[in-house]
Amino acid sequence: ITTPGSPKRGAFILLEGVDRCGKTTQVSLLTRHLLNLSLATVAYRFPDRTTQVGGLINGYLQSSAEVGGVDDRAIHLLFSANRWEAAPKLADTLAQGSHIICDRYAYSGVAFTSAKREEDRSSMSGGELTLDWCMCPDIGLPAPDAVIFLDLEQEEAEKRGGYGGERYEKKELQTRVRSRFAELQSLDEKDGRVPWHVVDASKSIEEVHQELVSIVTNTIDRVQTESSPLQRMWA
Ligand code: DGP
Ligand code: NA
Ligand code: NA
Repeated sequence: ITTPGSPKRGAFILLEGVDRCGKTTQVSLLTRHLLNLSLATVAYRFPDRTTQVGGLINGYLQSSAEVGGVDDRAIHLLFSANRWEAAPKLADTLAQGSHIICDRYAYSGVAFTSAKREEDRSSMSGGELTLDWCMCPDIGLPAPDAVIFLDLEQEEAEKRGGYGGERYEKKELQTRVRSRFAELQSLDEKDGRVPWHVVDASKSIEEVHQELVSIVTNTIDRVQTESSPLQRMWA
């Protein structure tokens, strides 16, 4: 029961996509847009490289696959831990009525790890990094109210000044990542709780921004008029 004066919870909006799709730019534009409307909004980003766990992840991403030595499962669990350590803060932020615009989350976690096997042969571990296995550690995290997938073909992504030097910024891997995201989208669509909005990220920054504004406005409206409780990931 909501007492008359109690604030409605904020909406949790997640932006996902392959590297170079423009997520980071769109997260800051959206955050600024909502703040300009005097709506309390916090931007989050995963991996959060500023924590101790995030420091380990950063070291991993910046080292080459040949140096390797880190088991694929161990690093997967670090990425998940990096989300879990933020989970109480995410839930609090929303409960206090602030909206969250988030740059990557558990979907990146599953898409990247499950896509990497052919790329990263430094791993000692055997067996498959199945979608199921990859999803397990993130089950129960606060779930987003909407996933905005900035869709960009690998050829387009590459045209954007090429990839940087980080471990995953290679075209074969990125192509596989994009198809893993599509699998996760269809799982969510079957489940029916977390709506996906696929946006063509090859359009101009301003065009993409306008589309996102409309998605975010509708999502905030839906969450607040329905007073929908925060859901849990894949639970
Ligand atoms: P970013 O800082 O958004 O560029 O992300 C760094 C890289 O890490 C990028 O290639 C995507 C990848 N990534 C993000 N989250 C995860 C995750 O949870 N697991 C794995 N394996 N990779 C991730
Ligand atoms: Na990157
Ligand atoms: Na980014």
